[in-house]
Amino acid sequence: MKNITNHKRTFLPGIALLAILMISFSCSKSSNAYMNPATNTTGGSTGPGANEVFIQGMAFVPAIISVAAGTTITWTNKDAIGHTITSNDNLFNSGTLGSGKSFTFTFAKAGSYGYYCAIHPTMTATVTVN
Ligand SMILES: [Cu+2]
Repeated sequence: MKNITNHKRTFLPGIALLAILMISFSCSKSSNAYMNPATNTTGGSTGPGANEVFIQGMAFVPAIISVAAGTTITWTNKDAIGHTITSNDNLFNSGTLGSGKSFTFTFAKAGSYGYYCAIHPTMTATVTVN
């Protein structure tokens, strides 16, 4: 009999502690969801420089770049996934460019050079050489 009453006394605070743990767990979950949009807006602090194209957020940035003949363009993959820089007319092709990797190509002649990502063909852009 003594054992049963002792067990009840320790069991109730045990439930209260479990309830507190569950509440604090659900609170931390919701605060994380609240913080996600804030961390997204701070991503990508510096943009591409002159003669430079970023592959960022499943897009070429800038999508249209104008340079003088003889200019070397540098593409840098800022995404976490691989992309390609593939010329529409097979003038250049980076192959799969991993995250953080760069590719360069020198445009000798004036013209409009369309290119795309072979992995994600909806990603298209143009280099205009004057
Ligand atoms: Cu891609």
